[in-house]
Amino acid sequence: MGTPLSRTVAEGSAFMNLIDGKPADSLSGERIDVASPSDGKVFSSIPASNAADVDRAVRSAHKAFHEGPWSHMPAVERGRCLTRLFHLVEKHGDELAALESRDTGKPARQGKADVTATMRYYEFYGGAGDKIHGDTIPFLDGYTALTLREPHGVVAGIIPWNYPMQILARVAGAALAMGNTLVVKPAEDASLSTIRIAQLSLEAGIPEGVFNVITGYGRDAGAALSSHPLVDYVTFTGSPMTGTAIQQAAAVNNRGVTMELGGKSPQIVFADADVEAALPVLVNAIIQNGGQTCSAGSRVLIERPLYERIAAGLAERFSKLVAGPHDADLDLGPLINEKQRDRVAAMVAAAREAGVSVLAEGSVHPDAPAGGYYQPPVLLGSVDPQAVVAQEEVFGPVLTLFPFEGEEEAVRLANGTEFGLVAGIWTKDGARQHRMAKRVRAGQVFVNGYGAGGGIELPFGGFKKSGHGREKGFEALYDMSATKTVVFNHG
Ligand code: TXE
Repeated sequence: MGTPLSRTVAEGSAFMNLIDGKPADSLSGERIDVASPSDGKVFSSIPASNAADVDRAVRSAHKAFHEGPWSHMPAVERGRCLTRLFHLVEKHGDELAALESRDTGKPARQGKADVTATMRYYEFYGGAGDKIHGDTIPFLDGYTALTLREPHGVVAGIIPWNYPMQILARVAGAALAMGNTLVVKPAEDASLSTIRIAQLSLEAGIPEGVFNVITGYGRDAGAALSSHPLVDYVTFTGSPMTGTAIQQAAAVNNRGVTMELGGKSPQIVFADADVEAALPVLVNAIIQNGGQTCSAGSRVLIERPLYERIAAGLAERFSKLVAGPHDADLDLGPLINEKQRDRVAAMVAAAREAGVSVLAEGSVHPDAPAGGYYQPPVLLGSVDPQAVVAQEEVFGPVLTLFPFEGEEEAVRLANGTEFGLVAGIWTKDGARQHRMAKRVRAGQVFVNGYGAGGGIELPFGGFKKSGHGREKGFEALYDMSATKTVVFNHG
């Protein structure tokens, strides 16, 4: 503690949209202040773009797709550009980590971890695009039938504020590897790393117009982008409510979408679990990034014989957790903004009022700046599975515990929310591991571990309200392309 806030990044610099390879302010000249969540102080600004700016960016991406070399380039050449971007992110890693950390409030080491994951995306997709191919299909006598994987065209990426650089990388890596061009709208609370990475993409040799960035509010820039008739595919990570609005907007043009809409992910601890291995993982899965993680393990279901032991172990750990400014690099940083902090605090207050027992609370460091958006971690015990705090994504450092008896009840509780993104299963019984992995409705299931969002090779996405489509791994390359069937008549 005591380290002054970093003054080395982005001090007073004006961040711009990137359209057709050139920096551009909003046509209206309006800008949005950028404040650090650690102290609430404004340190930069971004363009407040609207429909006219979005139209320029989409037309640039449309032209680059139809006229430029990008979509016709051999996949291996596109891959080399992404590999160069991987090296450039590595070269500028310290700057990017500091920028991300300051812009979002995440602890410095999380900013560094985000750079590492970002590099891995560009490395993976740099080598993946040329491995995707179609099929030849046995067909009628006298014909040859085959399929090609073709890019959609202009992909719109609407990005949230929790892991902006990583989520940009998973969208851009897959979309660009398949030959699409891009218009990205980062969140108004965390746009800086997106602008910086787009600048680096030019240095990596990605042609002008292929990777465009438009900053601004969701209701203006985001809405105009998702409904633009020249956008061919929309990919979104964020809240279910905004996801619905974006799907409705894209449906006006009958465009495809990928939706990653968060979760209420369970970790299920059976009585035979390795408690010492599980405890630190259970804590990290909710504390990482202050709980602002779509794959956060926010519900821990505990088989009765272990309930008291796990609850006590978690309480001991929670009571020692400390929140503070990003550059103090404590257990967790502030939440992204005042609205999110107030929302989380209100959900905790409502749970208390409803009589939920608070088993432990962490603290906010006494030197944390008064203007920051801090929320101490909270551990809630024996929560009613139908309570709001048990059903809705809190998106903060709030962990809820539920006792259960036997596999049937575990499955019922695990599947008892509208979400289905990730699940963790803790048991030494091999047969039960397999049974549970099949019965839990989640897009990713981890057994005796919780990889959360990690693992760039691993397909990621939700069941139910958590969304549809898959990101990461090779699966994302299928989402980011369409099958074309070609039939030759030799007759
Ligand atoms: O998200 P929004 P908010 C969840 C989490 C959080 C809640 C609210 O539970 O508490 O969402 O956060 C853009 N058309 N997640 O309000 O609105 C917006 O500008 C087009 C889960 O900040 O979903 C930003 O770029 N775009 C999550 C992006 O959508 C619109 C990550 C996300 O904002 C738009 C973030 C519109 N009408 C929040 N309105 C996850 N799955 O990881 C907003 N946007």
